[in-house]
Amino acid sequence: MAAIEFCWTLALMSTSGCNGFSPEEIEAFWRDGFIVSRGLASPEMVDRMRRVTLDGLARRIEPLELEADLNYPGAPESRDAAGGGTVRRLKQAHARDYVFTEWLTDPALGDRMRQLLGPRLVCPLAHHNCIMTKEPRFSSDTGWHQDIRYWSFERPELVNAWLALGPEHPENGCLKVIPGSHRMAYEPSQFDAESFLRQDDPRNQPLIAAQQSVSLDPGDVLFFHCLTFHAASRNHSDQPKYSVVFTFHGGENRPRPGSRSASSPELLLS
Ligand SMILES: O=C(O)CCC(=O)C(=O)O
Repeated sequence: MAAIEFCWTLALMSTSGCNGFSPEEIEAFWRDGFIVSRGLASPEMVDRMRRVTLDGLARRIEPLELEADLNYPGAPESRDAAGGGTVRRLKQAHARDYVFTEWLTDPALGDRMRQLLGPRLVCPLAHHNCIMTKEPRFSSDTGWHQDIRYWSFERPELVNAWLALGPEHPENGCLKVIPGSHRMAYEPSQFDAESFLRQDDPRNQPLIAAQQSVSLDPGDVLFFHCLTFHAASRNHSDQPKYSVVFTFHGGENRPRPGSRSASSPELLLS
């Protein structure tokens, strides 16, 4: 068994050309529930994704999610209100351009995901698979949540890859995370009706106080566990913010039959 594991490690290193996480980074991921890898996507790939994003927004290519549809704090009250047509995400990113296939099959991404999830890597198309857009005037605040809240898999073992297409920082609403929150147990009463952490619950306050902002440059990737609590403010800058987000699981962890997680095909990336 040890020999097989050793060969697998060698195979990973030789195909990736040192693309993978270091042992320290893997340890940090499992301890904190997230890790950032800098400059994983090339400037050329980021530029192509930005062009797809701008085109999708300019032509309003469906499927879209609008800020007004979610009703988060700061969002326009309805589709008819000022800013009511503001897009929050371009859905089905994978189908929008071949550049997303190139990204999903890029060893810089895949080798790292395989280190976390095992050799049989799968990308569900039912979740994330989107370009998150955060516009300056009409964006919203996303409360503290775990992505698994509306997902249904045999095990809560998925990892997200959040790729910045531009600078992300607290002013324009970068993600904030709570380190170690993927390893803790929670009572149902700590959540509101939409499964956000209740800000007024004293049990949640030390957790929220431990938050860290994740500033990114274009091409940087935030890997985070589907149980890691994260949140983000609206965009207070005067420039839009765009990020590409996919989620992944190992081949042994299947979506539950009949659930929304099982409603779309999955990409087998092995
Ligand atoms: O950028 C944001 O507002 C957070 C988005 C997010 O966490 C989500 O949609 O799951």
